[in-house]
Amino acid sequence: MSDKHYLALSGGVGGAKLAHGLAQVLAPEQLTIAVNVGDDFEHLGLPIWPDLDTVLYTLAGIANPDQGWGRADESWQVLDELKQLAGPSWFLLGDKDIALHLARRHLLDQGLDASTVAQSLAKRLGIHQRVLPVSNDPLRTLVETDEGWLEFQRYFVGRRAEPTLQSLQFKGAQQAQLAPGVREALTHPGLAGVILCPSNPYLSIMPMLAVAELKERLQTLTVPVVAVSPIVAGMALKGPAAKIMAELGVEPKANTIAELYHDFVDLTLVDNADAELVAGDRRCLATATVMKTVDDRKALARQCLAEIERLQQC
Ligand code: FO1
Repeated sequence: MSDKHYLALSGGVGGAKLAHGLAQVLAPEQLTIAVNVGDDFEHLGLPIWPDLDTVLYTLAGIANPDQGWGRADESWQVLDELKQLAGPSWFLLGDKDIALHLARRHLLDQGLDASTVAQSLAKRLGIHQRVLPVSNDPLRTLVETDEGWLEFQRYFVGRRAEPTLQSLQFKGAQQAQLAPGVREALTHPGLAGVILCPSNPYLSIMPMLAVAELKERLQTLTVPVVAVSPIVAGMALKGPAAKIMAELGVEPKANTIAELYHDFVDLTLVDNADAELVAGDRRCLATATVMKTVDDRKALARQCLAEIERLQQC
């Protein structure tokens, strides 16, 4: 097992939980985690990279346990004072979180690329896995709604994902190159498999697949690709995945995830709650996918690795 390498794709809170499980059961040098960058934006001059930060905080054990994003043991002096000064407070930034954004600003101002910045912050947080943006180039998710086009965070946080989603655009995707470290993981001689963490297929995974080289490489890989459904019993455990699927006219069901990824995913793990639904569907396997504890995260991670092993034997 020790010379094997795995690539995990993650976005959002659910994705970070499985990424954490994988980091717990693999040696650091065995795991590369590529994160979505479509949610990133500049706010009050600060570079906010939510999907990277959620993975960093979760792996470092300092994520806010209730929200999943942001930090535990946070204070809100800056935001409270900002409100008094009639500054924008729709996007909640805690004091320690602001420090991370300032550190990132400082690194970017030295001309470092996004992957180098991510790795520098990971090291400063005591993380030894490679946690990388899917691309070092700008790529931003825009959401077309019944209220017009919205930038991602304005839709997701500003409007609480309430407007009806009509379509998505991944601005910059045409030019965005696959981050070198992610390409290295995909061409690693010991690459044993790829895991799609239980992230929103539309808001987290598709913006990553919009980087053409990533999708092409996943479609031509000779090692197994396993996905974990973020939909359990017709609902998303967190976030608007089921709502978006319904708005796009797609059945918000666990086996729909297998459909969405059919051209590159070999097996989709769905929760036992959906065992009936996927009975007879060879693309799916029912298991325990709801992660309430760190042990649950490790167990699901081990199951992903075991299924990859089994598929490799086939
Ligand atoms: N999500 C919210 O619903 N409200 C917020 O105010 C908020 C602030 C925030 C700050 C930093 C950060 O890294 C994430 C934050 N998130 C917030 C979550 C974020 O919008 C989502 O995690 C991702 O963009 C989608 O997964």
